[in-house]
Amino acid sequence: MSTTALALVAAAATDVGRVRRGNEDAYLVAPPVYAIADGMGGHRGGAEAAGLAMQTLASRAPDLVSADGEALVEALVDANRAILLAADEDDALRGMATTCTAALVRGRVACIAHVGDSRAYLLRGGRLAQLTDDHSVVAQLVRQGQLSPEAAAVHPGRSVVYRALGTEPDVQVDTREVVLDAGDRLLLCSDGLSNMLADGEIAAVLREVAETGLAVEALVARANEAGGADNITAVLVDVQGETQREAVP
Ligand SMILES: [Mn+2]
Repeated sequence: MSTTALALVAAAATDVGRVRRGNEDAYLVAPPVYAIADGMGGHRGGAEAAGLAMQTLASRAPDLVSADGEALVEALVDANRAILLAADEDDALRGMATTCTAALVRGRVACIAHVGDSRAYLLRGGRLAQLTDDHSVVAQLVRQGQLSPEAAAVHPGRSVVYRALGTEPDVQVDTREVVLDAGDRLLLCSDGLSNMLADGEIAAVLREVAETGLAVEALVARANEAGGADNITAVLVDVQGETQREAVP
């Protein structure tokens, strides 16, 4: 008897962009966990919140090897608690918060856990699908049919989120599962990428640049060419096919 597992190759890139002075994005590549965070809250708060979220997930990564999506949600809930505690102990960090979009890939299944307006996308067969709903006021108005996607894309308040880690003791985490196929590309990114590039432009880069590391670099470069109005971060997980291995009897 043999089992099959998908071979994964991951790469990440982050850049301050062309406008901001500091980078408050953070990312994690710690198989089986991949994540990104976009911190907010002046001074050093934003970077601290994003970093705390990624550190919390990193510390859970070894346990998540044999866990399910519920354990990933628990890790985000722990990160929320850690951010609130740190903000409570240091006036300079008060009000800090962060988005967090995380993927736990076990076997063929990717569990996505998500809070905020960072995004997970899946490129399959050359077509890009957004896997997460933005927890932004503007995106909610689009979902309710009160604002067009075109108006939302240029709305001055589009980065205002109604859900984040670090704002409330109880945090509601969105989850979803995707069964992966060979050739899939799973992208996690901050709004500094998705606000600068339309989905079609992101898809074009992912179709054109095959190598994982070059693809994330190309995405960041394109977002900078488009203005780089915010910090830009991308984590790309490529599903490169199946590896055969004998099961241990
Ligand atoms: Mn951002």
